[in-house]
Amino acid sequence: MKIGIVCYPTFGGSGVVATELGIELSKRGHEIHFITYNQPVRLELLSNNVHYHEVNVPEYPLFHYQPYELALSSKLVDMVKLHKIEVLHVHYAIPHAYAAYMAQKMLREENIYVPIVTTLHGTDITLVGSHPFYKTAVTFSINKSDAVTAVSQSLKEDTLRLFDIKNEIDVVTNFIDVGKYNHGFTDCQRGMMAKEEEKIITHISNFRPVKRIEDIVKVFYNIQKEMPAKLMMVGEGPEKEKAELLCDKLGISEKVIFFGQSNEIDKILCFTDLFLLPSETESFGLAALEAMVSGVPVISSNTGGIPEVNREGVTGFLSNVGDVEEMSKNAIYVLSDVERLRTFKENARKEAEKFDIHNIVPQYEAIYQRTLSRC
Ligand code: GMT
Repeated sequence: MKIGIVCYPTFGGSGVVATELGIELSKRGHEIHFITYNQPVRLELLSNNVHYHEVNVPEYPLFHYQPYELALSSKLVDMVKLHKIEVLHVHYAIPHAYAAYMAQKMLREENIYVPIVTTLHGTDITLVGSHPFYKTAVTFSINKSDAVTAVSQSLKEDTLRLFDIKNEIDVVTNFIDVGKYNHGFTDCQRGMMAKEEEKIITHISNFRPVKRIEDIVKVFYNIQKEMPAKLMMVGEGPEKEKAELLCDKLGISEKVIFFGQSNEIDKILCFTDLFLLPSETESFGLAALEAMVSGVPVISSNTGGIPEVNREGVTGFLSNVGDVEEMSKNAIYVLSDVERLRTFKENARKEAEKFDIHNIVPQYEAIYQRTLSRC
């Protein structure tokens, strides 16, 4: 198939899922066209089967807001016609599903029919999309899509609760390429980051308020009182400075490394002992899955889709949002016994294997086929 993929090309979340999906589909013989405003960060190699088409939005002083969805829908029309794209798969409803619908309408005028598959990722539903300013258009675009998928059962339920949805929603979970994370439980040059006896705790995110960054610092503060430990904070975002100030106030700055954005997540996870994800809400928690496939247990909140990934007492522990004391207790429990930690690590890896990319991508292929057969 010739598939157009529309996504946010940035670090983390929906952009990573869309990019990894496109790369895997290309390996399975499909022709993939990424259509977005920048080359996706994890898209290193363009090949015969992988193309990238940039959406440009010319600056014009009259516009207070530059009309990205207009530029995107025009680009989609042009690319569908030029490359004979058969299916458009848009990741994140806002504004991608809306722009794709407009493109579909314009193409119909020329007797070209392209089905739209919309994948909901979470923040487009729980944090942004349900805002009254967007809700009408988001509901409309979801209902007008030829197929809709959600990355967890929890997100499907949230969507049905928050919007008036007439369409079916298929749950297609996020995934991971297990084969890429085959370094086993070696020390992965951890000596560069910490002393032999120090436990390494990691958090990776976009440092937005929803991630509850201060809870991470507080949990780590409690851990390091009980055992030698280091905290790796990976990513950039608005809460980073607050976290740095809190570390300073608690006198633990020397034990905390702020990495900024990194393309070497797998290397950092390789020497990590425990991952923290205390988010306010999380439709899936791809970061937790990436940790688990590297054999890293997870201490998380029990919100949204996280319980579908992190298994209580098996791959880690889950607590109510904001329950720093319980999270700290659980973290110390996992870390304080070598054999126990090894078991949690093995369980985390085993559970993550269920989300292998090779099990999930055929589900998307079946959905594309289904929409095409209805044309
Ligand atoms: O908050 C983020 O990490 C970014 C955000 C996004 O929209 O890209 O992530 C969402 O999509 C990811 C991929 O499907 C999910 O794993 C995250 O749980 C989800 N974030 C939230 O629901 C807060």
